[in-house]
Amino acid sequence: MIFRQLFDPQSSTYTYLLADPASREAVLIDPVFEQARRDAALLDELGLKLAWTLETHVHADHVTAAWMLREKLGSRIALSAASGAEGADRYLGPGERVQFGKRHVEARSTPGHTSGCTTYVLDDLSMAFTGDALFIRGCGRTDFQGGDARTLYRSVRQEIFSLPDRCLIYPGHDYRGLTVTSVGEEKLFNPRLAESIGEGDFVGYMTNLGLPHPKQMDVAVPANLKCGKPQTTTALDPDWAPLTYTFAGIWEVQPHWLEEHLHDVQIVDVREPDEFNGPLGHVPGATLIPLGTLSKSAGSLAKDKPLVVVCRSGARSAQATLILGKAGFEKVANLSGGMLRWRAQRLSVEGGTD
Ligand SMILES: N[C@@H](CCC(=O)N[C@@H](CS)C(=O)NCC(=O)O)C(=O)O
Ligand SMILES: [Fe+2]
Repeated sequence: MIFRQLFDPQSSTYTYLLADPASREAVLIDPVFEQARRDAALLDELGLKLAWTLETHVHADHVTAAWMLREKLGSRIALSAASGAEGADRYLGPGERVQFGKRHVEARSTPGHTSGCTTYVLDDLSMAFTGDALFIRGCGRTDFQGGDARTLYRSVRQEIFSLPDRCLIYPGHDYRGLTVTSVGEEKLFNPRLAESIGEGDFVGYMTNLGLPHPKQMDVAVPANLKCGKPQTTTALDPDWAPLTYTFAGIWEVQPHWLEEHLHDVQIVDVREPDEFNGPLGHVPGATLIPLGTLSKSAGSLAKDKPLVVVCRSGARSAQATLILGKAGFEKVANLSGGMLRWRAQRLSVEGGTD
């Protein structure tokens, strides 16, 4: 099983990637709109095909990336029929399975945080993705979207605590940076829901939480009821070149594109002078600004003309794209593979030796 836990710091949301190593089919549980590009880059780098996005519920604090990922990657959207959301490809009933390659998750109905909450349980019962029904030593609030403390108490007892103690619990959020727990651990130590705690105690606890509503609620709930379809066209990916975005967070351009557009961009080589004038040579028309002086010299570059940054292998120039981004340059990309790949592809050079 391929498994990754991904985090959105803005909403403290976890997104989970599960994939079958043989078929390379993947699912993403609770992807976040602002992280769609990151998640697509990871899938691409791991050679995975996104079959499904799954929602544990209609979120109140962030917009799902389900719709965006379907547009970008052709994945399908599944969530519970009880969610009330429109625009999904599949509506899950209790106990239904979602298959990816030879593996599957089972959708268990765990209402209480919202009326449509679902917990996804992996086929071998080794992992459960509880959304906001059960957190690490906590649980989701029950004061909006059809939430109900009694219902949540029963959901956790019947559908989650009935799993083996060894089953790892991966929650929808953690606000302290904790990442994983287990059924056995929560049965003993959850301060709201441990086995020793009665339903009345839990209801009393939840009735007096006194939390303000999530800041994004008025935007998030209507958008998530449409599986994350934005109301207006949102900012698109950069279109000045066919760029690719890496999981490392870098925009990259391929050598062949650059050679055909040498005059449409500013080319900045961030190596040292002896490398720039050394055997590898440099891209025709490149300006030398060694990485160590880039922050100071960035003012000499035009902000409106796209910038391609170059170094020997593409590593220093990747850092240079981040420095330039911080300095306010919006159209910046790294030359993928640097001068080494440029030379390997036998593209034109200034200086250098054959
Ligand atoms: N401050 C956060 C609050 C988020 C929030 O209320 N999260 C819900 C899950 S959607 C929850 O159950 N929180 C439990 C808690 O904060 O203890 C925001 O504005 O987004
Ligand atoms: Fe939630």
